[in-house]
Amino acid sequence: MLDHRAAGLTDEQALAIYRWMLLTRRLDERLGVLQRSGAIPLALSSRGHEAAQVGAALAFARGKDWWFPYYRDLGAVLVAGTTPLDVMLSSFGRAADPSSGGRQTPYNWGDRRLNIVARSAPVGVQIPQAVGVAQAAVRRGDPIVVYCSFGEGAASQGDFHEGLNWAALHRLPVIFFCQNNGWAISVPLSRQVAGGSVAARAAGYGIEGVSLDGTDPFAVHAAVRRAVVRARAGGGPALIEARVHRLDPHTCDDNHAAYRTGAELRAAREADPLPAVADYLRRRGLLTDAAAAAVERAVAAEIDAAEAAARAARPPAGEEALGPVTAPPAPAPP
Ligand SMILES: Cc1ncc(C[n+]2csc(CCOP(=O)(O)OP(=O)(O)O)c2C)c(N)n1
Repeated sequence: MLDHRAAGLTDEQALAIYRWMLLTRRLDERLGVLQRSGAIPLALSSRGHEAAQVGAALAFARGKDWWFPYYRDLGAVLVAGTTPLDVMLSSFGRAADPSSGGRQTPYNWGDRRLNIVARSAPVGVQIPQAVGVAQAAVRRGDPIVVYCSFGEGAASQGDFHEGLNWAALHRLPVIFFCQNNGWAISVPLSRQVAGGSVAARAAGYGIEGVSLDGTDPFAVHAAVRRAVVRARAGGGPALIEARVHRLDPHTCDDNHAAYRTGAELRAAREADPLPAVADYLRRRGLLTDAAAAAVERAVAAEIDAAEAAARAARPPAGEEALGPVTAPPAPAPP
């Protein structure tokens, strides 16, 4: 793991990364339990991706920059300002869900207040949309940077190539952040990513492409921050590929034991970034047993409160439930 100071992070910032990762992990796990108990319809785990998501997202300016996350991006949307309560409201389909008033499928994050743009179901559609927002911002002279994430499977879509080409041509401030976990549901990288590397494609567009260990939040943060600073200064986009492990099946409706070997799953679990970051901080004397227990308690209390509030919140009523997901209804013709 890259030394956090070499990554330009203070001790406090390194600890904050650990707290965000832990919140992501425990919230994810709670959503899994809620789904299994029948309380919510869907659980889509980010376990294994937390270091990449948190490290990358912390390089952006919350409330100012724009976000086009993908469904497996719980850690990034939390850092962007989505609260555990917001996540629970969406998962329970409540009227107060900021992404859609309980109408959108959970995990299609969106929040107008935070510039998080909800995506729709086809993978990769958010890529040209992110590029369009970046181009609009450049025309307005608004110095934002756009976070655009996706898996390596989505990088096989035409939207990926069109988006990168346009962003590169116009030097737009977009960070294309590929979370490569080696699987698109049950299809391995070797059967759908020609050339075997997403980052290598950047050369074809004349932009920077970086492939790195996505279980190291400090290395991810340093690389993404460098790209964000450059993009904000007019230096154009970058493609950053974080190699991660998907610790769980694609969603709660999938059984990955049907297509992953025991050896691969064991290797993935051994590369779990959460205990690795905790060990790193302990070895440097930054995390004591008491501090780790206190963080666990605080995270559990926040998730408990979010779950209780979402359970008590009301679902959208009648007509409200049938409203549109992404835009207010068009005015009736005169
Ligand atoms: C255009 C399109 N094709 C197929 C699907 C079905 N689908 C949903 S998620 C997914 C896997 C995508 O894998 P990847 O982009 O690598 O992300 P990961 O889920 O592994 O994080 C697929 C094939 C879809 N939503 N859209």
